[in-house]
Amino acid sequence: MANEVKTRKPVVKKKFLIEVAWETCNQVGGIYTVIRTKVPSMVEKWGEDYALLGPYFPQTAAAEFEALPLTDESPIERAIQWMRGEGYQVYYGHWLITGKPKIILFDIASIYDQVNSIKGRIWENHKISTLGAEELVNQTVALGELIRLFISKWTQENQSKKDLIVHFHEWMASTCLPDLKKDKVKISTVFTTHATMLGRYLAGNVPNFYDVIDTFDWYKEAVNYGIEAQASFERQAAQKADVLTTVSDITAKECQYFLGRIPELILPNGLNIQRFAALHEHQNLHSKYKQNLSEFVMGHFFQSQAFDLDQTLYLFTSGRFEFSNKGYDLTIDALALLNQKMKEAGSKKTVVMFFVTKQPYHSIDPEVLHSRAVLDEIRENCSAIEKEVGEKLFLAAASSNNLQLPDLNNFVDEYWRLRLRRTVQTWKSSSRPKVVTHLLKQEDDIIRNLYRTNLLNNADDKVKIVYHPDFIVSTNPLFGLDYSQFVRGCHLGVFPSYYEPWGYTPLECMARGVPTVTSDLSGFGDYIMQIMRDYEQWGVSVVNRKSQSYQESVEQLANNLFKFTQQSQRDRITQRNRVESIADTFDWSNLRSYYDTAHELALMKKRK
Ligand code: G6P
Ligand code: 1S3
Repeated sequence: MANEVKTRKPVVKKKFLIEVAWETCNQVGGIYTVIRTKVPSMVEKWGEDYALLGPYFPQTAAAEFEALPLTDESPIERAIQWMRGEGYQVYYGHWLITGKPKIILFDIASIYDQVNSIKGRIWENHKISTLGAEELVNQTVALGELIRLFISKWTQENQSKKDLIVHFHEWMASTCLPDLKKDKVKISTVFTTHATMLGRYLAGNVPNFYDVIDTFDWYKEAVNYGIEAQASFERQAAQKADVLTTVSDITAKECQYFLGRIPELILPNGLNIQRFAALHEHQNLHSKYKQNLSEFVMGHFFQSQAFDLDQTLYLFTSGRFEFSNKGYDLTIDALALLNQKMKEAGSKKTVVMFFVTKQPYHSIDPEVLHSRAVLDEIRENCSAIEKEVGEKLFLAAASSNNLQLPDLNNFVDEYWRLRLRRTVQTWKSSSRPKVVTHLLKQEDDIIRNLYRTNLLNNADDKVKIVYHPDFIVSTNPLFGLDYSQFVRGCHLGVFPSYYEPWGYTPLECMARGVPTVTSDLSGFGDYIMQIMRDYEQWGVSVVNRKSQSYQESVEQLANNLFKFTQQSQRDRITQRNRVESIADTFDWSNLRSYYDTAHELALMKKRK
């Protein structure tokens, strides 16, 4: 009998992936975008073996969460059942976003009375001091404990012995990581930091931060800025996870110096890029939403200064209010120089620059609202006149025997004539259009620097300013657009950041076919320079902030903007098509593989 060679099938162990983030179903900033946009791609790979964990906040949950009944079949459900039995509030269901993943949300309130003893245990075990820390630290400690209990129970219930990978995003989700490690809970862990606490503070306060990044004593600086607890949690999570990752090479340097570990992997951020089926649909949308911006601009500026809207370009910057980190300082200085260049060159163009960020304010400035409302009234008057003239002209034409056009003036009723004249008269004013749309609670760095550079909407200025100190939502009465539509209506996004681990804003422009300016100190800018030689050809311009002085960067940006104002409409249309066509590079279907590698690596490290 011939020797039978028995071939054994390799045992493919099933795996389960959990991602934990403070921003699961809870929008605060950029991490929400990472998690949310990545879901369809994650669900495609992991199917039912995927879940997200986060905090439960009733208001957001009401809009984005749909509860599921427990069937008691899976380890997850049994773990939830057990926690509920112990008196903790745990919500299980679907996150109502594209991909509809399973999520488990933990109500921090149900464990809050134990926070002090948990903090005491953390101090005992890991020497992380949380004394006098801000309220957010208490909340993250409470969330961490609920997550620790849940994951520990899950592994006990894991009878099918699936490999469990837990991916923690940022320190707020990772306060339990040191304890999970200490307890030898059977999981593989990845920790991704999307910025470092110290980097954020030091970059905003220390000149030439990047030149001296290797000289700081992390602990001393953490105490100095009052972030000892946050920086300690971040450092311990980074050191204790099986795999440490971050979003860019730039932040990897911060990990090395502030967290004491070089990340194994860089995970660039993507978007869920939904291309429009009809070619050039994005061009039509640009035209449509630009019209909304033009109406706002008419209402805001034409009261005292009218300019040619066909020769007007809409530029914008947006992000949280970190004045120098986000490069608002550089942007203002470059705009002042651009204003001067356009005047000297006798440019026919006008640039309207929108600053969109969030600052405390009392209300929208009533004068700005009023002007907008009066413009609407003028439009209504004109429509009434148009209708009246149209009907009378039709009648006159039908009943007339000669082919001479009658005098249209005769068709306008005296009432409407007067009403229109009065409305326009009361609207026109000699005062300078405001630079800020809201009544700010106090003067801030944007206002101070606009005054310093005299960018105050003077009549002869080529560069006009609209500072909108609130994020844009569709209920906003000034633009009537949501943020995505606002971006589409603009011609260029300007984001020359000084501190930006990744930076979604330029990518969000590209996805909508809008050219953009970024910087080589932002993760996104650094990444695009690595993967694309001719990025300028594709509508992405990168300001050199690494090796130039501040003033040289100002001049570079001003020159870029000036060049942009000299483009023809045909150039702009072509550029929009080009930038939109490369946006797919940043679709998660192309970038998920970096996450896959991180998860495989974590499993390998565990098995060793
Ligand atoms: C899109 C539209 C065109 C419009 C153009 C305006 O391409 O399809 O109909 O003329 O936008 O471009 P602009 O850069 O001047 O806003
Ligand atoms: C962070 O959010 P931020 O605006 O505080 O994470 C984002 C997602 O990774 C990243 O894009 C951004 O640069 C970081 O700063």
